[in-house]
Formats: sequence, C-alpha cells, structure tokens
Amino acid sequence: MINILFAARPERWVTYEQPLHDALDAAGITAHLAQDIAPTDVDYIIYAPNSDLQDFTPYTRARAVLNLWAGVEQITGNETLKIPLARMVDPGLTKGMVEWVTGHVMRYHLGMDAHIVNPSHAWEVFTPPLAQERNIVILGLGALGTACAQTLLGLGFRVTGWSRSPKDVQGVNCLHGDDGLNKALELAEIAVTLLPDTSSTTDILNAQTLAMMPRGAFLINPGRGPLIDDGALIGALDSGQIAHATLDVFRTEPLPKNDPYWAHPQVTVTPHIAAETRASTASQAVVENIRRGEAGEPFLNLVDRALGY
Ligand code: NDP
Ligand code: OXD
Repeated sequence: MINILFAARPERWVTYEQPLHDALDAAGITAHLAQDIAPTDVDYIIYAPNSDLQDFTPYTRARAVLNLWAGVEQITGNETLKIPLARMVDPGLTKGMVEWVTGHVMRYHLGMDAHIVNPSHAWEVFTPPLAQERNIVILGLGALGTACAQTLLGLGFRVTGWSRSPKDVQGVNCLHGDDGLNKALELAEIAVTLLPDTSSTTDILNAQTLAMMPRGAFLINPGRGPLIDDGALIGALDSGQIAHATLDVFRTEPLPKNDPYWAHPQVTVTPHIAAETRASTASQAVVENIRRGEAGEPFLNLVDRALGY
C-alpha cells in the first residue's frame, strides 16, 4: 500500500478524488489517497502550485511531486523541493489549447470582427487569403505548441515553429536559437506564444522583437504573461505595428481592473481559460507516473529545474 497526498485547493479534491481512484484501480495500484497524510508517510505528492504546501522538507520518503499544471514557474525555484518534479501533459488540456488557439487564429485570419462588430451596418465585402497564403508562427514547440502547429498545418496554413533545441515536425518549418527567432518573427503574420515562463523567455516579445514582425501582425498569448513586455506591446498596438492582440495570461492575475489592456480597443482579454487540465485524463497521466515509480521505470515529463521548465 502506498500513500498519495493530494495537495491542491479543496475544490480540486472534489473534482479529482473519483477520477484518481478510477485511474489507480485501472492501473492495479492499491493506495491510500487523501488530502491529509503525515508527511513522513507520503510516497507521492499530487500537487498544485497554489496549494498551502510550500515546504517539502518534512516529506522525507516522497519519491516525486506530480504537478497538476503544465506551467511550473511557481515551483522550480522552491529550494525545499529535492525530489523529481513532473509537469502536466494531459491529452484533454492539449485538445483544449488546440481548440482555443485555432479559434483565435481563425478570427484573425478571416477578419471576423469586421462583420461581428459592425455598428454602422456597412456592407463591406473583402476576401481573406486562403490559409495556404498565411504564415502562422508558434513560439514554443512543446506538447502544446506542436499540437497547435499540427492542427493549423492540417487546415492548410504555412506553419513555422520555434524552440530552444532543434525539432523535426513534419510539414512545419522548425527553427531554433536566436537566429531562428529572428527568422520566425519576420514571418509572423499571426504569432502564438506557447513558451514557459523562465529567465530565458522573460520579455521575449519586446520593442525590438515586436518590430521584427510584419506590420499589422496579430499576437495570441496563451503561454504566460511575462513573455511580453507590456509597455512595448501597448506601444506596438498604438503605432499599428501590431494590429490586435488576444491575451489569456498576465503578469498579475486576475488582471487588475485599471490595467490598460482592458480598455485598449485592439486587445481581447480572456481570463486564463485557454486550456484547463481535465480530471479524467490528467488522473491517468499522474497515475502512469506513480506506476512507473513503483515499477522502477523513469518518470515521464520531468522538469529540468536548471532550465526552469
Ligand atoms: P513544453 O515544456 O512541452 O514546451 C515548451 C516549449 O518551449 C519547448 O518547445 C521548448 O523548447 C520551448 N522553449 C523553452 N524555453 C525556450 C527558450 N529559451 N527559447 C526557445 N524555446 C524555448 O510546454 P507545454 O507546451 O506543455 O506548455 C507551454 C506553456 O503553456 C506552459 O509552460 C504554460 O506556461 C502555458 N500553459 C497555459 C495554459 C493556459 O490555459 N493559458 C494551459 C497550459 C499551459 P525545447 O522543445 O527545445 O525544449
Ligand atoms: C497550466 C495552466 O499551467 O493552466 O496548466 O496555465
């Protein structure tokens, strides 16, 4: 019998308790799963960074922390955490992100706003380019960025992706490194940022890099707020360098009521809803790592704390 601590907000327990039991049963794992277990008895910690657990020191026998979120920026600097940390890669979360990104790309690609918001009832006829004539750039070719790239490719778009290490995704123009970023930005009629928040990605979109994008480009950020220098983006929107931005994530969340993004006519704010971890598929992902831990197999989706993701 192993002991699994569920360390997340109480409302998450209601959502996850049954799916986790179902996944444990399906994997043939006998476990005591609870929100409160004596720290020295805990074998695995299922974790959300906004839980009360911030000091891992007393969890002397725990083998891994299994994060319920894809983003790990709130944990990577925790010096009390010495055991392996796995991030969330969940097919449900990935599908949600693909649908959200595709929807917002299509809004910009088809120029939908012109007819949805048309107070003067103008009969304005225009023909959008076909997808095959449109360059989409995805910054970040990980679990989420790659899935979005493949779906957009399937719709016919010209898709470029950018990552830290070289990648080979069939049909996608894969670039990496500083030089790759410059080339990617020059193509970015529509840019989607799906990078993690690390010291290397902070303000990656700033006055200089935004200026490399084609004039009148669109920006979609479901990654993390600190990827964007907010002052530089407002300047680029005001000058017309960036035509419109859809922002799901911010340096401060909820976005303060007086933040200039709320009132800016070229900005759509969504409240960090691009993709949600889904309890049934996420439970299977977490339990697969527990199964691996028990079988002596390597954990999946481990975070490299030196890189920060
Ligand atoms: P992954 O870790 O799978 O992928 C991250 C990608 O970013 C990789 O391709 C990685 O490169 C690349 N990358 C990291 N650092 C750099 C760098 N310095 N330069 C260039 N490329 C870099 O993450 P996911 O795809 O699962 O998730 C991405 C982010 O999406 C999460 O970190 C989170 O912040 C955000 N997110 C937002 C949600 C929302 O609802 N808004 C929901 C879920 C996630 P390489 O492949 O070479 O390692
Ligand atoms: C995540 C998120 O990181 O919801 O999973 O942003």
